[in-house]
Amino acid sequence: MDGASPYSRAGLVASNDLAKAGTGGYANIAVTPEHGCVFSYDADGDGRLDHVTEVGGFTAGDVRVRLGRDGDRMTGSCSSDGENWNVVGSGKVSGASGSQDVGMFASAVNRHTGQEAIAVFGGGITAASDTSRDGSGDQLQSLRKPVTALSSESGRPPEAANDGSRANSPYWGGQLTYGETWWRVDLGAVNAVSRVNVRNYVDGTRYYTYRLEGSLDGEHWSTLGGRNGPAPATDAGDTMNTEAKARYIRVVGLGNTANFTFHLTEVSVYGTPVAKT
Ligand SMILES: [Ca+2]
Repeated sequence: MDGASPYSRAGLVASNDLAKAGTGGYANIAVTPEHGCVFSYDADGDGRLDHVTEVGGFTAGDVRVRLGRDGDRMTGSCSSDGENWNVVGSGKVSGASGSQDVGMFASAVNRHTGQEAIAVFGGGITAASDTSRDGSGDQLQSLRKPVTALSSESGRPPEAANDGSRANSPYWGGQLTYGETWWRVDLGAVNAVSRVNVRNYVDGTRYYTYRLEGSLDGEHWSTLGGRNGPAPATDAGDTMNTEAKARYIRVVGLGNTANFTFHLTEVSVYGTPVAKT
């Protein structure tokens, strides 16, 4: 889609009656030009969206969006390859029950700009069975596993970002002088990955932009999430919920509002090793 506004949206929408405004069971999952994927839903059943969560890293283009429903709980997910997903958000959608209408939608989100947006859809809509997995028993798989980075500042090695300490120091620092950098960990085996927490350097004001990726072979990468600010990095870090299989997890650093270096204090990957087939 074009970039009419940073939060223009294109994706899937569901409600109990799409032909009538103000009906219950209303939720949508969309990709935006500048803020990755956004999941919105109506919790109180008045037909107006009142909850929203966003996950960076995804860019409008070759993105799949998915809406799932289990009773009245609806979940929005995004994927760059149709196999590995980021679970953008989930919530109880009042009135969602029985059969619902689902459709494609685009919105310029143009209350202030008045601009129009153009979105191109491909691939159509398919119904799929539930592939979600209970990841509550997943273990930390990344602790002190082998790490590499595109480059590192002196005394700021990649090993600082999976040493088990979330504190600001020590940290890994990679120069952004040439636009981007990356840090990656080798889990040692393919894992079903349910979540990844990324903690940057936290000073209460700066925010970071990055993309989270996963790979089976260290060569082909799928997007699993990320952050496109503007929200200061927090001690809690960013937890990205995923339905993915990966042996390698990579953080591609794209920006830092404080200086031209990207910092990671700790990356925690939770998963369960997948038996070889
Ligand atoms: Ca650390």
